[in-house]
Amino acid sequence: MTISDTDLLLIIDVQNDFCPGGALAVEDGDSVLPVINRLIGKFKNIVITQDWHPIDHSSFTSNHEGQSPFSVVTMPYGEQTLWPDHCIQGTHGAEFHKDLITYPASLIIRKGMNPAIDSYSAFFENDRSTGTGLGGYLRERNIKRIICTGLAFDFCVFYSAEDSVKEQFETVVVTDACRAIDMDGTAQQATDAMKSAGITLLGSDEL
Ligand code: VGL
Ligand code: ZN
Repeated sequence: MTISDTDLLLIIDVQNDFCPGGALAVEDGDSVLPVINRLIGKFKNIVITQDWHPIDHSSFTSNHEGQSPFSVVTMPYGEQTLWPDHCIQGTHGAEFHKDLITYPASLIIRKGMNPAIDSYSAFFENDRSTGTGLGGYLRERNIKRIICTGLAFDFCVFYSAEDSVKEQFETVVVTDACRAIDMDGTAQQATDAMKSAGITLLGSDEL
């Protein structure tokens, strides 16, 4: 695949809480860093997302009495998994991993700030209709294709890639630049759903 000026590298949630030792650690999460850092050098357009929750966020198990982490509750916008408290605004866990090269990014987009709605995708909150503004930003910058990387493959990368297709961008996911939480087969489900949505899954050696 040849990378052009209308391609965008989207780096999703490479934050301390999703890396080993973090509050919602993804197994081997930090192993995406050398892969992503190598890709950064190939792109003119880069956007980074940062999961950025207030302490009273409704996706936190601690805000639902009697519930356990990873259980599913019904919210006004649909089903929502409850997570260990993570990526709390201003904490170390919410900072990018120290090895992530962030300076070439033109935009850092924070998401999950509304306490009432979680936001996995870089484009829409979990009601799948409240926009973050990213789609408009990318259209105005004449971006045509989004290359997705980061954490976690089966949640924020998956939702972002699906919404990227809905927003009419050609969409690629770089599998070795992602790691999955993988609860009860969610990684395989995400892979299947991405393929049927027309998303291209590639290894970083193909870029
Ligand atoms: C994520 C669960 C909760 C992610 C964020 O980045 O995949 N997952 N918040
Ligand atoms: Zn979150």
